[in-house]
Amino acid sequence: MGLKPLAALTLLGMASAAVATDNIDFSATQKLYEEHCTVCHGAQRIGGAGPALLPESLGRIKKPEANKAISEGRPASQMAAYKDILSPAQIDSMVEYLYTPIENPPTWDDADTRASHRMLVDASTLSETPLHQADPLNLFVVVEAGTHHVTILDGDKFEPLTRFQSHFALHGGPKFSPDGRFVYFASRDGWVTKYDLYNFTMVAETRVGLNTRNLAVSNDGRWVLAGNYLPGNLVLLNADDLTLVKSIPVIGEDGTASRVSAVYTAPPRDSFIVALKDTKEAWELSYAGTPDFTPRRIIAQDFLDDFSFTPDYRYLLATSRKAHGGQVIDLDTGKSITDIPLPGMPHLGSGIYWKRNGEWVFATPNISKGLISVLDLKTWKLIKEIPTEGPGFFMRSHINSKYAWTDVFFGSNQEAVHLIDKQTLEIAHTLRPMPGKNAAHVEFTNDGSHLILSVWDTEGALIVYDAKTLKEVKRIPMNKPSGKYNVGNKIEFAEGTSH
Ligand code: DHE
Repeated sequence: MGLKPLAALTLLGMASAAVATDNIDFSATQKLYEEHCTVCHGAQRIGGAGPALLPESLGRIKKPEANKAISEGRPASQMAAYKDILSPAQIDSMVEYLYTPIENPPTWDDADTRASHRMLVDASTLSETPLHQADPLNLFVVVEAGTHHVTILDGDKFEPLTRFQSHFALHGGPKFSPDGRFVYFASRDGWVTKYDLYNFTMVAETRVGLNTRNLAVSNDGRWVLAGNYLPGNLVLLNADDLTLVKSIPVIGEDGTASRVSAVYTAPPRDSFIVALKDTKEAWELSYAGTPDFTPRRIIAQDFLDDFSFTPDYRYLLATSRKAHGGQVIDLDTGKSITDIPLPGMPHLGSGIYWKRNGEWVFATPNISKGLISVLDLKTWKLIKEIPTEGPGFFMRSHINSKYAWTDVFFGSNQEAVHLIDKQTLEIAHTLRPMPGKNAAHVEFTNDGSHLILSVWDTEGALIVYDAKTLKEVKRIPMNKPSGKYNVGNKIEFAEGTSH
């Protein structure tokens, strides 16, 4: 992907950022930062050739990992090793400095977004049909979190077709154009990129903010909407070339400025649905016809963090801090209709639905408790809490699979994956693909005959299973593979996968 244009980062010329702490003196470390880091990571730590080094964007990188990256550098990137230049104490202090908030947070506005935009290929040179022989609807897009790369995998042969460097710390599921030709990625530090799966080439990129949550693509393929924490806004891009259409500040009806929890497309409604984190509202932005993207405000009972939809996209199921559970909002009437009994911290965005005895049920993992909650989508009653070996992050199934697969992401049993029988709601099997290593996140092939599981470890792997016999078919070594996304399943908004 190469170097990002430093000129685009208008704040790079500013003085280095003072940090907000009253008991640690970082002045010596700040000097070291200016000497060694500014050129790639920016004077305000908002990134440049290298990623942003703000606590908000480093949130999921543990301090020892950051220490190692500074000491030893990062393979397959331009990050050099500093262990012969800085002392261990200086590196320790640098890590603390980077995880300390900046006193006057940097800003990012429309001019910055426009200046960051780059076309990375001449669109007129691209083929309108796939240049590869694989089934374009059975490709997998695999995010390699350990090396900040993406692998495109043939979902029939389970052979990697190509691999490329991504922006630092992609997060959330990549989203696809309706025909499955293009995939759009968002990185935690605000870069949105568009990649062509027919030509295996990057098309364009734009930085939409300093700390981005996720993005959604409209069902007509015309628009990309990104939701940010920093600045708290929505950024609408033209899906063709990722140029800025407009940014929409996120301000609640009561004047409260808010961060965006997440944004999704709701295909049957021809709209984007947005959850606000700091004010009790959800927004609907229609993209039907000639849209002006004026948000329709839906007042919620509580703040919305994570959320999911019913299969018809009429109801929104969201977490609720107040009720220590969940809330259901009717998107047609704009009314909150009920609370749902979900203990712990349900991870509703990873929830899935399926038919049980002819009725829709919804199941969600829980990131603070070892249980899966299963709800009846007609009565909103809890059908069952299925105990697991520890809190989990992701769930997946397929219409042709008898099982819902769910990981144990946290705690001492994170090597385990449970297969829940979708009819009996009992755990039918527990697999331990690589003992001692975190097994997490599953995605099925388009026909549901196989599935791929990630072993989320520096010496991890993608493991391919036969979905019926549960036999391992193939193992592809990989450094921290995280999410995998099947093109067909995604563009069909298939039952059992994330949307
Ligand atoms: Fe995620 C999806 C929020 C931490 C890996 N995560 C999402 C989505 C949201 C979300 C709203 C859905 C967006 C989408 O797909 O468009 N995640 C959050 C958090 O609030 C949380 C708990 C804290 C945070 O720092 O943001 C969080 N997430 C993590 C991680 O620590 C994970 C495990 C590692 C990482 O990459 O940061 C992680 N999140 C993922 C993945 C998906 C995701 C792999 C896509 C899942 C899918 O299958 O679609």
